[in-house]
Amino acid sequence: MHASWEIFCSVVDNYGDIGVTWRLARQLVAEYGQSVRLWVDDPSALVRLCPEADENAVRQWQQGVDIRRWTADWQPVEPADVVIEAFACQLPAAHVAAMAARQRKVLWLNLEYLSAEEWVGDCHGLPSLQPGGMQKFFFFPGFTEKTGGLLRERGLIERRRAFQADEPARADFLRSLGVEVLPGERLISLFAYENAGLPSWLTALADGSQSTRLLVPEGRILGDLQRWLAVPALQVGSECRRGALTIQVLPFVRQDDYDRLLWCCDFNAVRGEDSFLRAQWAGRPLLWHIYPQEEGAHWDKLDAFLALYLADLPPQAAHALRSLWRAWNEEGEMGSAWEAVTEQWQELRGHAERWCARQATRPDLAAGLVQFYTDWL
Ligand code: TRH
Repeated sequence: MHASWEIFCSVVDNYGDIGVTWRLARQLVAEYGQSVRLWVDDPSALVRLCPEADENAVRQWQQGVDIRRWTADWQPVEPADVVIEAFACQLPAAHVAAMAARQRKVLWLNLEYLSAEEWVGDCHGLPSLQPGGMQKFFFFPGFTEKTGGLLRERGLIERRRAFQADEPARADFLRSLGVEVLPGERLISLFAYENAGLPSWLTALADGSQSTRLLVPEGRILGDLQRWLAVPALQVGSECRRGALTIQVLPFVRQDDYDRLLWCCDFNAVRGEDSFLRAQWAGRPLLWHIYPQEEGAHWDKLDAFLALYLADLPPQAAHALRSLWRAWNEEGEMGSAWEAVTEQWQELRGHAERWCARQATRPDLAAGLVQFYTDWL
C-alpha cells in the first residue's frame, strides 16, 4: 500500500523532536516506500543530526524525504493521506481546513511522547473529535503490546551485533572520532542535561580500580565537566585525565554515528527520548537522564519504565540500577550507587541484551503506523 505522509515537527528545544521525526520519516521511505514530507520549523536542529541538510532551504530532499521549512506564513498545499502532528504540535489552521475539505479522506494522528506508564496502553489509538468534524487519533509509542511500539529500523539489532563482534570495525570507527582505546579501558558515553550529581560520579570513576574512558559529545554537560576538571575551557578533542578516568570531548556526530558510538561503549548515559531508546537497542547497560517536567511529572515516567525494565532482574541488581537512576535524576550523590552497579556489572550487561532482544520481537512503530492506516482505510 503506497500512501503520502506528512509529519509536522516543531523543535521545542534540544534534538528529541527532530530526532524522532527524522528517523520515522526516513524509515517510512526506506522500508515502506511511502512518500514522506517532513515539516520542520527549525531546520538547524536537523543539520546537527544530518549534516548534509541545508538549514536555509525552503525545500530539500534528504534520503528520500521531502523536507520543508515550516514557517509562520503558511502557503497552502494539498494535504497528504496521513498527517502526523508530532508531540501535539499545533498544525496550521488553514491546513486542518484543507484536510477536512480533501476529497480523499485524511488520517490525522498525534504521535505522542514515549512513556512506559500503564495508562498509555488504554489511550493508544483513541480518536478525539475536532472542531470541524475531523477525528484525530492518538498514537502512543511504548513497550507493551497495547501500544504503538518503538522506533526500530529493519535489521537494526543484527547490524548492531555484527558491529559489536567486529573489533577492527569498532576500532576504525572510534579512531575516526579521534578515540584510541587503551588496553583494558572501559568505555562510557555521556549525553545528559546539566547535572549537579555529575561531580560525585566522576570522582567515583577517577577513584575506581578500573580505568575508564568517558566519551562526551559536545553539548550541555560540558560546563559541569569543565568545573569538575577545573580547566579553563573544553572543546572537541580535549582530553583530560584524573586518576583512573580519562575524559574525552567528541564532536556531536550524525545520528547514525551516534548509534555506533553507543554500540562501542560498555555503558551509556543518555537522555530525553530518542537516545534513551537507542541505548536500549545497543544492548548495553544504560543510565537515563529523563527530560524534567513541571511538577515532577517525569518521576512517574521514570518509575514506570524501571518497573518494566527491572522486572526480571535479581533484587540486588535491580536495586543497584534503580538507585543509580534515581540519584542521577535527583542530581544527588552517585558514588555508592555507582559502586553497587559495578558489582552487578555482568548481571546488568546480560540483562541489557535480553531486554533488547525481547523488545525487538514486537512490531516496530513505523510498522504500527502503516498497519493503523491500513486498518483505518
Ligand atoms: O535532545 P533531547 O534532550 O530531546 C528531548 C527529548 O526528546 C524530550 O523527550 C523532549 O521533550 C525534549 O527534547 C524537548 O534527547 P533525545 O530525545 O535523546 O534526542 C537527541 C537526539 O540527538 C537523538 O536523535 C540522538 C541525536 N544525537 C546525535 O545525532 N548525535 C550526537 O552526537 C548526540 C549526542 C545525539
